[in-house]
Amino acid sequence: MGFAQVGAESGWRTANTKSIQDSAKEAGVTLKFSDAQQKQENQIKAIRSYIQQKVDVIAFSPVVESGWDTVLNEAKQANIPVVLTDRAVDSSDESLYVTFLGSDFVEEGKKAGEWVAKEYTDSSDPVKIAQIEGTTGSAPAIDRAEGFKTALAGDSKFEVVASQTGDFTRAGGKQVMEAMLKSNPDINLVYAHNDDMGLGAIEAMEAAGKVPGQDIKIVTVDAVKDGMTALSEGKINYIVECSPILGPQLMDVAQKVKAGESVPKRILTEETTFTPEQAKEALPNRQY
Ligand code: GZL
Repeated sequence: MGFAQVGAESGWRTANTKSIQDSAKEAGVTLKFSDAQQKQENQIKAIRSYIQQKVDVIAFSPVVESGWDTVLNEAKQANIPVVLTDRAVDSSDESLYVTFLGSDFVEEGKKAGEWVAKEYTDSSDPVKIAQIEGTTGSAPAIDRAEGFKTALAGDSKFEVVASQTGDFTRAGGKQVMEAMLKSNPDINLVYAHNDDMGLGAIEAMEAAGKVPGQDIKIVTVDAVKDGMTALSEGKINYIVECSPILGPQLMDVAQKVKAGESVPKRILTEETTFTPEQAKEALPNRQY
């Protein structure tokens, strides 16, 4: 298997890489692995090298949704099946990949928005929201924003007063939050598309003398260990889980594909949500 990973931008990505590498060992799959440092051109280069090496299966997590048809057609011409994991592509030609294994990011955004709606259900005051987006053009950033907006569309007291990308990194979240606090000092809530940017936002809030989780509420997505720790301490108020443990299912799919067996076009990962209490209970046994 040739795997073209996005990068090492977040705790989620680190856990995802570990899951893939450990599962390959476990399954006896020879894994060629590349880290694209979040650059699409590096992922395309890696996929081309796997085609040259005539691997049995190519798998990758597209850093952004668009711009894959050319290289995926090259894999198709070389009769090498492609498995999408974690993130999707926006290609209309579904013959370019065998299956997409990953979360429903729109649903994740909806779960975050539904929690916000419930949190402020008894308030008639305006709720000013700052959104810290994931990587521009990526499926999780596009879909988590869409799901969140849909969940809050019914109530005009919710207003997203600022929305900017932090590129899924802790440093990015901190920089964006610093700027947002200057331009919108009366923010009530932050919705960060992943824990790492939420953790960066916490650093910025504390530097500005704000109490995260109280002066400004925070809802994030992922549920990695550092995020769950902040949740258990009340610095984050709610986390929607996005499981990075895709390795076992990926190896199972790859072996089926190699054996010529059919696999579903879409394989959804199971995930849940966490309150501070639930985080305290879950933390001791978390794999990541
Ligand atoms: C989601 C994944 C996202 C995570 C981020 O499946 O693509 O990328 O939510 C990661 O933490 O950087």
